[in-house]
Amino acid sequence: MPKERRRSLREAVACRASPLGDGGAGKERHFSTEQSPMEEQEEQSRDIPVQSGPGRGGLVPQVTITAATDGQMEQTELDADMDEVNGPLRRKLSNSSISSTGSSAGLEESEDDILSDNETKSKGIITLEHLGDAGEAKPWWKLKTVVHWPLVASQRKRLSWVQLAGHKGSFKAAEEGTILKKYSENEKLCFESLTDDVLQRFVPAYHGVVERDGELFLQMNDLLVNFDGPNVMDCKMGVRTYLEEELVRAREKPKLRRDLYNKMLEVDSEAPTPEEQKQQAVTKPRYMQWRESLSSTNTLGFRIEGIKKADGTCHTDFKKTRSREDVTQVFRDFVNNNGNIISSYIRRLEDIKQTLKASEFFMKHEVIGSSLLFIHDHTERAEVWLIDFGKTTALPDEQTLDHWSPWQEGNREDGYLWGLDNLLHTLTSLSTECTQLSVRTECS
Ligand code: I3P
Repeated sequence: MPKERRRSLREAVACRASPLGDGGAGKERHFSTEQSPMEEQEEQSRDIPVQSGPGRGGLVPQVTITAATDGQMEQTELDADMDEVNGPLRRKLSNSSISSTGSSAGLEESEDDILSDNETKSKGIITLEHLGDAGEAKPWWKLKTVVHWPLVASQRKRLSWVQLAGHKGSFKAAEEGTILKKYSENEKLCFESLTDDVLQRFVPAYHGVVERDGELFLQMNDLLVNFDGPNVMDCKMGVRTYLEEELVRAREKPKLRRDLYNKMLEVDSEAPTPEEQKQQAVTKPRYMQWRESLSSTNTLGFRIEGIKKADGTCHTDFKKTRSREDVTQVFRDFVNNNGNIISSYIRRLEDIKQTLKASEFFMKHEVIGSSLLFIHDHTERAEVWLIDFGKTTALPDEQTLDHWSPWQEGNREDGYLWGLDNLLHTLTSLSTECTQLSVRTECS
């Protein structure tokens, strides 16, 4: 959801009939409840069709955003409080308002940016420090940003999770089998619409809005509870990762981001243009487009964001994982050449694909920044789930998308199904390879 439209929790609360009035610290209150149990994985046997390539160049139209001139740029102090947390991991605690919009082009620190990319995400392989009970299962949401406000040391110690991959979220532990994700009006609307959509069985069960410690959250099922030492991969779907309205806004009121410029430099010091070097900042769409072209987003319609393995290690250095071969290699390592797991993933993805095609929700939404979450464990249980709807936006009345046509600004296509076809094609090739490998092993 664009920042301007992401309401701060304070704003969200103000719009409600005083939901926070008597909410004490640690207290949780439900405002609406959808108590549907998590659907069990449905694995129907079917033949695995080999998808042929989509037969298009894989290039999406690029929109160049020219940032504001120097004269317009405010050199705001980055209000980061660098703090040693979780051993070598450091969090950058920002006090900036969640709903900050800014009216002129200026340096904008990401209000979501908690972990310093310089020191964490781009390092690639990071061992998760679990500060809670030893042996406790590590849920999928530990791949995400979890803390968005300054914490005192004791609070920090109690937090047992750290964020490591791509998209930013804010999570809290909840009662057994559920998690709390920072409130987003957009995501809430999606969960509500999905409740009576065919896609619902592929989405974490949603239990409504709850308040905890003065903040609002969406409560949903923890997808990892049924796994024994889960391996988790987050794949961001689609040929672009920003909404069309973000482009429009960036043109009208370009905001320069030094943090994104720094993230860009970290990966490729040559990437910024001379003008960007002078400004020491880039606009967000420029950064997002650069990320998309560097990874497989533009060329395959999906990209790998992060992996957490059963041994607790997290791998997030996939910014340059671009070619089909590179992606295949990552999947090969992820499943450890296990053909059964790959086959289960393919069956589940085929099921998802057919359901997406039948889904009214899918037809009527621009799905941006949403991920497929792959989970498997040593028992060969394997599931794929649709997650992250913070930037999934309802289309105007009557408009629909096929999610396959190339994107041109104005048509709002997101390439989700095209990406899913490519993903299936990649996994199907890998499955064939695994089968050949096992035949060779048996024969030798
Ligand atoms: C981030 C990623 C997120 C995006 C975030 C980017 O880049 O593209 O999806 O959040 O924007 O910084 P990276 O993966 O390289 O870390 P949204 O999807 O919410 O836009 P942000 O810095 O404005 O949070």
